[in-house]
Amino acid sequence: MTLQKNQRVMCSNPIWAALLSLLVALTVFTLTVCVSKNPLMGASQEKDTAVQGALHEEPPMREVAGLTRPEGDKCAVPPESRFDCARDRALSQEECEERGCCYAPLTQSISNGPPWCFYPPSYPGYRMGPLSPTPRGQAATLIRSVPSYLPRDVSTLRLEVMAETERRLHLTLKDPASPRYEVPLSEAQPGSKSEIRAPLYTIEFHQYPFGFTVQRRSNARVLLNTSVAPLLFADQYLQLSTSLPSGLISGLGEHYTPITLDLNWTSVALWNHDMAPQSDVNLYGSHPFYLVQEEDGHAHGVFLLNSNAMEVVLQPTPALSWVSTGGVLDLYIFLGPDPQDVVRQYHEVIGFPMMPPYWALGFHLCRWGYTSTNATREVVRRMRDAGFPLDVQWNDLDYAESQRVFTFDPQRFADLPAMVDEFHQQGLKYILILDPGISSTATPGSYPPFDEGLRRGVFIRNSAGQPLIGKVWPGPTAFPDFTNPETKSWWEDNIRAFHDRVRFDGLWIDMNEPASFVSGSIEGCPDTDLENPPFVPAIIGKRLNSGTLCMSAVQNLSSHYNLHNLYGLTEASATHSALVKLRGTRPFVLSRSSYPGLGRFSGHWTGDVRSDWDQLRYSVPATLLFGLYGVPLVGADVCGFGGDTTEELCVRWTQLGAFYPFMRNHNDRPNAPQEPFVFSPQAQDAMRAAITLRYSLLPLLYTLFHHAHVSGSTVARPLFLEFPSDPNCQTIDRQFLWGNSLLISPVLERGETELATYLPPGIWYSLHNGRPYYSKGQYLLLPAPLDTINVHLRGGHIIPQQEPAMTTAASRANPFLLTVALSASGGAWGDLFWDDGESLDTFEKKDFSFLIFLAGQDKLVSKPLIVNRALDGLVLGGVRIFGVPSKPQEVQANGEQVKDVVYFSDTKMLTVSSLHLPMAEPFIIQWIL
Ligand code: MIG
Repeated sequence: MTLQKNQRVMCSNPIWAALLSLLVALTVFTLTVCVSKNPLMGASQEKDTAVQGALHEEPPMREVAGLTRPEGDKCAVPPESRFDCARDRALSQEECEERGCCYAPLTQSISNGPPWCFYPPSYPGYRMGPLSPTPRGQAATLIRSVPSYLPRDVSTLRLEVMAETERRLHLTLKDPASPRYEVPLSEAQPGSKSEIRAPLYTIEFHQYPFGFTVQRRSNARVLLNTSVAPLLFADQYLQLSTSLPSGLISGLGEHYTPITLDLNWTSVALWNHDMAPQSDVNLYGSHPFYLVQEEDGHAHGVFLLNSNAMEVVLQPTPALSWVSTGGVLDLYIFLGPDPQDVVRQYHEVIGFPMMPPYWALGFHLCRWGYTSTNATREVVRRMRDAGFPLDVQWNDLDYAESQRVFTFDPQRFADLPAMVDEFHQQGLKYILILDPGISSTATPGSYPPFDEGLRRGVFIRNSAGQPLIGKVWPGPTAFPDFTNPETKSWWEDNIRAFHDRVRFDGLWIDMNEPASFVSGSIEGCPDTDLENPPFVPAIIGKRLNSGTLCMSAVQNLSSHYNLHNLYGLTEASATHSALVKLRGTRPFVLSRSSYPGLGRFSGHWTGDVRSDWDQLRYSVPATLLFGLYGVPLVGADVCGFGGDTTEELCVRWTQLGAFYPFMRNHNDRPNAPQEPFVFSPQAQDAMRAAITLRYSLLPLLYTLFHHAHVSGSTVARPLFLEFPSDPNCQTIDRQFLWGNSLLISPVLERGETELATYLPPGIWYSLHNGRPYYSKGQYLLLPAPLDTINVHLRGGHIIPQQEPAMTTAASRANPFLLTVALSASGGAWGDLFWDDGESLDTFEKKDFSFLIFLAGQDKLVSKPLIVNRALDGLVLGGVRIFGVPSKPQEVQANGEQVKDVVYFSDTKMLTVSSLHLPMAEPFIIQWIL
């Protein structure tokens, strides 16, 4: 794994960088499986191993008997370090003190400040027994002699500590007496036990009250210290607090936030909910993962593998508390040391993202309200007539008969199959929406999805054992239980039968939180502990079943209480595998709801964003965060979904959207139209330029997806991931990168035509004209007229491009172009991953091409390292070289003079066109200075 660490250093040397890329491409499996020796096992013999399970025995201390009021200075805890003892409910002073907690009202309101009722430092907790070796690490028993104040407290816990790799530590706390629900996660790479030589961490345990500390070995920085507040573990309330080494924390989505979270007594709830993006509420997905920038370029990450309703509390100390309503505590700690390493290590556990089909990266057009095939054809025609690239046309619920999925309207969409065939002939793809709710009120015998579903027992059941009925678009509906294998095959059968009629190319799975217009079910829910847990996180609607199913609903794997957050993930998995089976090509699935691991099956859009500037601005961190969550194929609805857009907003949104990894313009029914062709000629020009620019960059984007797929890197990348030791980058989320080289600086404010643009240290060239900017790491005020988006290419990098066309089917056949941005010392490198764009597992089956490009002061060479048939007939048509100091006397391609050469002395850009060099063969282009 040291390979990764060296990457940054080595990238300055093109040869090493090239070799490294090759290694990355060819040896991904060794990168992803970190073989390891178990340091926990060796701890007793080897004194200097990291995880010695060092026990800190307190000086003999009288166990606090019972829960009595703490006395005197025991309560002298500074407000910012107080941990809430009344998180489950508001307590009077008396009730607080009955819990053995300190009560000290502050003038500030209790809702967003330090708690008034808080734990004294020596609050009774679990006592840890001796550590003993296990096959995977070490284990100990934790016992609490005084029960906590929570109902159904678990007094005995089993702690397991597993040093899985040198950079990944795994701790679990479970009830040894009776098995509890655990998230089924099949992807984690356990790491073998042979090779942990130099772990980046040490862990120490505190025996009473139980806690542990994880330190970064290199600098002894404490990354986690759970002794700051008591561990609580009851049937429906689990709590673990930790200190944080810095306040720069990202993650814990899905929320409407900047890229780093506010630590001023914020609490974020994780509970999948159909909720238009807005501040302070739980949205469609749950990602119990955070990354902390440690302020010196290092970073670590923590993943709590738990799917129950959760609240995560942040306080300024800085510190964090996980509070979950069930499951077990299953904690992964990723040591980085770089933030990009943290992301990779996290993705090793949750699974690397799928490789999208190439066409998925093109422009998508959708709206709710294309009410017939003719209306749908009409927008496609107008897009063509106006000269806008378009790869994928969509239909929303409009197509379905009575809004029932797996049907199409016999009047308005009678010729849907023919329409889809026409689109295919034009080189387009077609996607339609698929909601999970299955109408339960069709005449028996008339709607096989329900009839068959009933017969095969695929639906989630209520506590009486009958299919639970909620309400969605078609009216009363049953909900498939995707944790049931039978449901997966029934789902596949329905998708197949429908696909036999309508040759759609991908599926859009909406409403899969799952959303319901009645809370619980049409019959309500029983009054049980699952419906009314002792603690409900601060979620929208206040009740767990608000806008979704009863918590007591029964699924194959467990209760909906435990599985709710996995609904979209399990549906995405079932949909993905159905598409693999029936189409045999790379599936496209777009899911609204998400949970760790979604990216293996699906992309994501950020839901019902409003057409306003604030939503435009927050779509940047939303997109970047989903990259951290392993769902790189993500974007917001371009021009906004809710409300009427304006021309200026839609232009700016299209410019930004051209750099969302997933770009779809989508609109709600009642709103003014917002397809690119409805705007003024000037606005259309600006939009066309943005979409065309995207198409010209698709070879780069595709290559970035390849790297994400094989090595867990990010596509749309926050600046701090690429420049971790530049303090200016820590919180930047109005600009972002594609990979490590392309800096995108969109206008996000109305009326703005100049943009304060941060350029990290180095040379950055305008992608549009090659103009260089030499930055010491500073903000520059750049022109940002309405007709362009600022994009800069980082010195030292080469990006593959292709002449754009109206579809990716066409652009993929066009000549390639290379844009070379020379570094100060005159070097640059880049790469290209290429395959047929749609076959399954081309990387795994070695059916791809991989090229590297290297530039020196006066030449550019291409080295095709792996070549397959996908490159047949493809040529390099031209190059642009940024940073050529003077006009060359001559330019040669493979030793022959090239005539079509222009040198721009003001920007120092050299362009070479009319080339015709086969991409499958090595080539050299020289400019003789
Ligand atoms: O209750 O299918 O977020 O993109 O257009 C609304 C209709 C249901 C919500 C999705 C939106 C979609 C809409 N859906």
